[in-house]
Amino acid sequence: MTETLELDRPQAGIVVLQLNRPRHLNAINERMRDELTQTLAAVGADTSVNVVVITGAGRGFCAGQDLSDRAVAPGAAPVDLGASIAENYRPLVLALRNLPLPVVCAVNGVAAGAGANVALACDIVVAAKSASFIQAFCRIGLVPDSGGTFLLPRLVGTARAMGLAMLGDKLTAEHAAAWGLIWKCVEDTELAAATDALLTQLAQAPTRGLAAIKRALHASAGNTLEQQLDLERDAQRDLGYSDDYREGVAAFLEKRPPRFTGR
Ligand code: T3D
Repeated sequence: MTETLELDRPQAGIVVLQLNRPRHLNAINERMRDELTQTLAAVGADTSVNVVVITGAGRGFCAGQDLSDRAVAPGAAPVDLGASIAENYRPLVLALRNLPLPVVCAVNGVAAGAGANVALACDIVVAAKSASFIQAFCRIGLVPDSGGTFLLPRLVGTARAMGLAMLGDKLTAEHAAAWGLIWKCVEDTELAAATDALLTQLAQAPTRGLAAIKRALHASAGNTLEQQLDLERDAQRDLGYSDDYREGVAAFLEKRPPRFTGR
């Protein structure tokens, strides 16, 4: 447990990261950004971790940048938001995308501003029915950051991305799932069980293969079909030599569940 995060390892291979500033809807202050980035780096270096889940404490998931850190006294110099993005949000989003294992986001309540886009930067997003996504940036004269302008059009198309970004309306979790913004929406009372089921499945899966899937799908956004076919060839070659592939085939032929080791 740190000042802004609660860290748990409920089962082998699973790390739960709970954003823990519930009185502020888990808005991200400097401390939380540092702690999140450091924790994700530690998780990435720990070969015993197979899957990470990020969720929020209390009634919100994350309300984005803590705006009380942005109140500027009359006449005082404004904060350089470009520096904040470069030093904080950019590394955070890249850390999530580059982790060589699946990152699940369990969205328990409102996800606004950078909070929404940090959620969308995770690999599998499951949200409670009462949760919502708000591209709140336009309400305060900003542009969607933390990858929002990259992720939104790719996930939901330009028309919907433009509406979400320019209007800043609340998108319910049900709508987000129907639009393909997230993996799925579940009843509030089922979020914990749905998340646990995902974590158990992912923790037992061949982590090296999942990491390759993550890299390949993300790379496809900037690749031609030819480049992507080459990438698939190289990934398959590499994975074909793995213990997990050998075990997967043996388990299939022996009609038993596989025991993957991530090697
Ligand atoms: O600055 C940079 O480094 C650049 C990067 C920017 C990235 C960004 O994320 S910019 C966008 C920042 N976020 C927002 O603009 C969202 C602000 N929050 C809201 O619009 C609303 O709080 C919500 C729609 C998320 C939820 O509304 P509601 O009615 O359910 O809750 P509430 O009453 O507004 O909030 C509850 C408490 O949380 C309240 O505190 P209080 O009055 O009870 O003491 C509220 O002030 C606090 N809170 C909510 N969001 C933030 C926050 N405090 C600080 N910063 C916040 N972002």
